[in-house]
Amino acid sequence: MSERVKSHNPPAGAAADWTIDQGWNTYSAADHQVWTTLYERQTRLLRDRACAPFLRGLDALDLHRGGIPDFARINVELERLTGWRVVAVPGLVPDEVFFEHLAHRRFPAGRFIRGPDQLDYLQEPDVFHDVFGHVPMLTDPVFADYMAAYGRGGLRAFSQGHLAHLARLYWHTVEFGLMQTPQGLRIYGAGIVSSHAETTFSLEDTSPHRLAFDLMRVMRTPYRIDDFQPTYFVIPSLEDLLQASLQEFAPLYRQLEAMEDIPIGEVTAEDTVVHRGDQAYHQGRPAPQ
Ligand code: HBI
Ligand code: FE
Repeated sequence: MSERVKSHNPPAGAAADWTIDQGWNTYSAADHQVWTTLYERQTRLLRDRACAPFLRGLDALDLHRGGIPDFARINVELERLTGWRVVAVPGLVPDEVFFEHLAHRRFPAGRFIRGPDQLDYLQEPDVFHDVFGHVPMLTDPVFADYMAAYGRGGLRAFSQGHLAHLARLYWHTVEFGLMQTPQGLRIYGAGIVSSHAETTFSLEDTSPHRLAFDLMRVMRTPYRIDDFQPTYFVIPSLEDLLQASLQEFAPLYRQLEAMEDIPIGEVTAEDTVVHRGDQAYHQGRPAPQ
């Protein structure tokens, strides 16, 4: 998800905005079975671990029916709820293409699905990660506004040369975010809800730190793309996340230029600690440089 796409020309068969046809009729029975297997495994686990907006979104879009969802079908309800749509893309798309879609309330999703031998690990986001992981949250009006604001901010960060900082915000919220709720910590990050092992690791393992979300802190924190996160950031509510994203980032980027990164896995004196982890899992697994 963080590797950069080098070519700026869409591959053959894709439109200028990199979209392709989902080709829903071309999925095999085995493809649909992979979705159903993953769906059942994850929903069992997420029942009392995912946040309420995610679980409501799963139901609202009826993502279980008939295996891999037909984007045209789920778009009817998604558009009615928040004005978002899912569009199919061949895989990772260039950053500015990605942000342009988000700013216009289009979520680019891979159309392919992992093989039955890769249920737990894959390099590129597939339709299960993109649609099961990301799309339920897009049925929530506040989160929907946050993602569109992120897209607009991404286009600005791109022209201001601060994409690396803003990408960390995406990673530590949209992909790996936790939320405080009256029932305890809950997951809203797509990278977690679409991963069997990280779902329990992020909430229940003694290893990771769980720190209160702070916008500047998050933008100073690099992330792991190859393994579980050593630190998760906890938002008080989706409303707080949206409000943080609506301020002007240009002055923040100027401040960040004079600030050091905080290595992932470190806790500083300024952090509000929800749970201090023992980092047992990451000991002996240094981040590749
Ligand atoms: N393309 N298909 C796809 N999915 C992504 O999540 C994605 C992307 N291109 C760029 C990108 N993400 C990054 O810019 C963000 O994660 C910040
Ligand atoms: Fe993702």
